[in-house]
Order: sequence, then C-alpha cells, then structure tokens
Amino acid sequence: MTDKVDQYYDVALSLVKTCGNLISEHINGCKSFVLKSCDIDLVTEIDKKVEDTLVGGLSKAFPDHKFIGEESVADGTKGELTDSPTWIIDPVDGTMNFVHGFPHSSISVGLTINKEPVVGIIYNPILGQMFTAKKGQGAFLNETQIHVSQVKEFATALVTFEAGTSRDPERFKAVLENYKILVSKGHGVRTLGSAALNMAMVALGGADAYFEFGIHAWDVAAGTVLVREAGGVVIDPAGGPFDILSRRILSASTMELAEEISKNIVQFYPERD
Ligand code: LIP
Repeated sequence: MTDKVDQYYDVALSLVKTCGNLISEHINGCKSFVLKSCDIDLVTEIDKKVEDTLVGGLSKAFPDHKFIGEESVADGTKGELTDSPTWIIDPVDGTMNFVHGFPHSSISVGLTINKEPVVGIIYNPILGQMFTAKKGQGAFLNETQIHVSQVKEFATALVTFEAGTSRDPERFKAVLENYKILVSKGHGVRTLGSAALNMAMVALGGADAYFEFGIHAWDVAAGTVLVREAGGVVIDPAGGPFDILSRRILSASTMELAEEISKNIVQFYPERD
C-alpha cells in the first residue's frame, strides 16, 4: 500500500507545483470573481483552472480514482465519499485572500483511501510554502520535518479561527461568541482566511489549535493528514471522532488542549455535506 500511496503522492505533487504558477502569476492586480452562496463566497477563473488541471492530471494517471472538488461540487457535480481512492481538492483555499492579493492562499489536495485521509499537500506558492504529509511518514515544510507545539493549556494557546464565508445568522452568532471566548481565555487569535493554511500552522507549531464550523471536506482533508503526521490531533469540536463530512473540525497540538477548547467553546451544527 505504501508504494501505491507514494506513487499517488508523486503525481499529485508534480501537478500541484505546476498549478502553483497559476496562482502566483495572478496574485497581483484586480481579479474578476463570481459569487457562490453569498456576497463573501467567491470563485475566480483561476480556482476553476487549477481544479480542472488537478482533476485532469490525476484522472489520466489513475482512471479508477474518484474526486470531490470544491468548484465541481459548486457546479452541481455530486461529491460522494466512497472507499475508493478519492482526491478531495480545494484549488484555491482562501479565494477571498487571492482576490484581494493577500498572500495567504493555498492549493489543498487530500487523498482518502477507505475514507481515511492518507495524503495531504498544502501549497502556498506566493510565499513558497509546500506542506506535505503521507500517513505514517511524517509531515514536512519544504522537505524539512515539522512538529506541532506541546501546548496543553487553553490559556497559553495561540488559536486560529475564521469568520467564514456564510452569512447564516445562527452560525455568525456562534462565531462572535467564540471569538470573545478565544480573546478572553487564550493567548491570542489569528485568522489566515484559509482553513488549510490554519491547519498547516498547527502542524508547523506556529499555532496551537484551529477550529471552525461550516468548512467542507476540501478545506480540511489535506490539513488533517498534515496535523496528525506532525503529532497533533483532529477531532470533532464537541470532543468525539472527526467526521470529514460534518462541516465541523477541531485540530490541536495535544489532546489535552483540544479537550479544554472543546469544553469552552459554543457549538454550532451546520447541515452535513
Ligand atoms: C475558505 C476556508 C476558510 C473558511 C471560508 C472558506 P475557500 O475556503 O478556507 O477557512 O472560513 O469560509 O470556506 O472558500 O476560500 O476555498
């Protein structure tokens, strides 16, 4: 199995590097975009070009593999998670950042086999940050191994958190409540605008936890492998096992920290994917 995963990873990594040029060549200058679910949920032609390139290259190399891509799902393709090798792709994670030229956007490519995340690639081509991980083989930033921090207490944790891209009033109420909790109980809050890069910061040990309600599988599939391979944990924000289709996630450097954050935050339950 490891040999096969290595082969899958090698093809995906080469395609991600190629697609990185599409993002870095267009990060500056005004970019046209289309609205999706609301006025802060955007998509650009670059999102679609990156996804088409990744899906085209991977399906040519591995015809029996399945795909769940953010923009193909947005265009109506049903994304079904089965036991088959399934590529879960966010072509530009942090599209709002990309549109504004804020240099924190990433290509996020995860692979599941038997519904288990086994490969994660998160690439910010603007800053030259290539985060990679394969199950059982460690986590890396630009080929240097990385590890989570050893922070165990909420009071000394730097937590990444997002306002999100939906205007749902109930979700937004939980966001504001949790922001107050984070500011009053933790060391600090950071918002990168990209779930994948937030998780990469946890894997790097630069942040100690990340949680969010409303994300999709493509935002977090790659980051889940990266955090776990860096020695961290990924669970449901209420404390149970992580469910990649639940649209809920809590990742942290240690289980102690994850459990303390879980006990302190306000929960929100989006409709599952
Ligand atoms: C974004 C996520 C971010 C979340 C936004 C949005 P996109 O992904 O990375 O964490 O808060 O709502 O989903 O839409 O830029 O690919």
